[in-house]
Amino acid sequence: MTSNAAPTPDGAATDRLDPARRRQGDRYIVTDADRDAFRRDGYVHLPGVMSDDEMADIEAVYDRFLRGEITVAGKDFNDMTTGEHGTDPSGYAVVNVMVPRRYLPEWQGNLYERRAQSIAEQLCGEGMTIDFDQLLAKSPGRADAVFHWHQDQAYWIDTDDRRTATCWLAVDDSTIENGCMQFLPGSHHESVRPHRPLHGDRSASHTLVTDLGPDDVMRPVEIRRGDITVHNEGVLHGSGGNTSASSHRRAYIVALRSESTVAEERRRGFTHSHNDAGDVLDAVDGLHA
Ligand SMILES: O=C(O)CCC(=O)C(=O)O
Repeated sequence: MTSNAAPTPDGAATDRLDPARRRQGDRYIVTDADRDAFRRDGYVHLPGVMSDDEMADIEAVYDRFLRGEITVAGKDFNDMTTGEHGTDPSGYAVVNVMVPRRYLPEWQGNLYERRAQSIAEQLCGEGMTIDFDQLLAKSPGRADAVFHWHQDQAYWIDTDDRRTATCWLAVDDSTIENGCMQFLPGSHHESVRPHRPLHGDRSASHTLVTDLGPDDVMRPVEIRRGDITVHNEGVLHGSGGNTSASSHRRAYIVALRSESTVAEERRRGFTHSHNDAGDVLDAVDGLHA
C-alpha cells in the first residue's frame, strides 16, 4: 500500500485517521488506500462519514418521506421488488423513494450531499455532479426484501464519460441479517451483462436482474450507521432480504456522475425518475447488452 500523500494539518498520515478526524466540515478525507480499493474492487467502505448528531438530522427528514408526509409523484414512491405504487406502503418489501431532492428542494445541499461531492471528486476526479438520490428501506421480518443482482450501468443509458460515485449511507447499522449490500469485487472490469425485467416488461417492472456465473462469489459488506459504501457504475451488486426481527435497514443514496453524462441524460429525458418516458427506460444498456 502506498503511503498517503495528503498530510493532515498536524502531519499525521490520513490512513491512520479515525473517522472523526476524517470529517472536516463539508469534506471527508479519502485516503490512497480507499482510492486503490475503489479502483480495484469497484467499491469502497468509508467509515463515519456522518456523525451520530448529523445522522439525527438526516433521519428526521428520511422518516417524513417514509410516513408519506412529503408528496412524491406516481412511480417514484414504489415497492422496488414488485413495482407496486400508489398503494399502502406499509405492505412494501423494499420501500423505494426516487429523487427525493426533487420533491423536497430544501434538502438539496444538505451536509451529506456536500460530503458526497467531496468524496466523489477525491475518488473520480474533477467535474462530478449529483445525478440523483434515492431512499431504500427494508422493514424487519421481510425475507422477501431482496434487491436483485445488477450493475447500475444496466439501468442507465449509454454515455461517454461514465465516471460514477454512488454513495450509499447506512441510516441503520447494515448487516447480513437485515440485508446489507453485497458486491462482486472487480466485476466492473467486465462489460455490462445482459439484464431482464424481473417480471413482465419494463412498464410492469422497473427492476432489472442479471445472473451470477458459477465462479461469482458475492461479498457482503456490513457497515455502521453513518458509514457509507461508494460504488461505481459497473460493479455487480444487490442485497438479501431483512430477516431481522427488529432492525430496519434504511439507506440514503446520493449518486454523482460526470457533468457530461448528467447533461447527456437530461438532454435525452433520462432523469432517474421511474416516471421517465417508456422509450427512454427501454433504451438502457442492460436491455441491449
Ligand atoms: O440498497 C440496496 O439494497 C441496493 C442499492 C443499489 O442497488 C444501489 O444503490 O445501486
